[in-house]
Amino acid sequence: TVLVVATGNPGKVKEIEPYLSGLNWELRLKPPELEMEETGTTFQENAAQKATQVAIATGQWAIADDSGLEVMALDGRPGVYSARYAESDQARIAKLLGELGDATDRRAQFVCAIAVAKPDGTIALLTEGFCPGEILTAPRGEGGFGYDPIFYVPEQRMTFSEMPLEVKQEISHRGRAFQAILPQMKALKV
Ligand code: ITT
Repeated sequence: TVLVVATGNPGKVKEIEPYLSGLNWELRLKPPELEMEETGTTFQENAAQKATQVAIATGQWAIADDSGLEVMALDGRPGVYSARYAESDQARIAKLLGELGDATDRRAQFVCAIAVAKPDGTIALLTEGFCPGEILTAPRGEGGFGYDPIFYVPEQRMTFSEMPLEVKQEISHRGRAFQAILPQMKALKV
């Protein structure tokens, strides 16, 4: 059965595909011209909106990821606005470091909501994963995407950018969301 990956973010595609490769789905990418609207106030609402829109537009099953970074000293911002916070990854990082300044409380968490929609657009599965960490004062590492260079995970003593992809895949917000949803995807009647 076809499963359309409802994202336009190449960084997400690279991380989502490995989780799904062991399952019996025929993965397809969302057509680039198919635009998705996100008007929700929560990650789960936005993930569900994107999965539903792409399922209806393609007539196929669809899976969407809505994710972002919540910084405690900024009352959870940028949160669901993480992508819209600035125009490029570099600008997003610079803006966040500027807003945080020399704050001593640098705690943050990444959040990832995953939604799976049936071809008629109804939501079949919805789950969320979290990864706690700290915002550094300067970027470190080359890998990953988005805010990865400034997101430090104390247990690993590395930023998301510094860790091998397999390690990020295991411990990240996205990894935890997929660990929860994969058994449910295997049990789906398609
Ligand atoms: P789609 O809606 O097309 O999937 P998007 O980038 O607009 O792509 P979101 O609205 O979910 O997706 O925004 C998520 C943003 O949060 C993303 O652009 C990154 O800046 C950030 N983000 C999410 N997961 C991340 C990760 O694992 N590492 C670094 N940054 C991440």
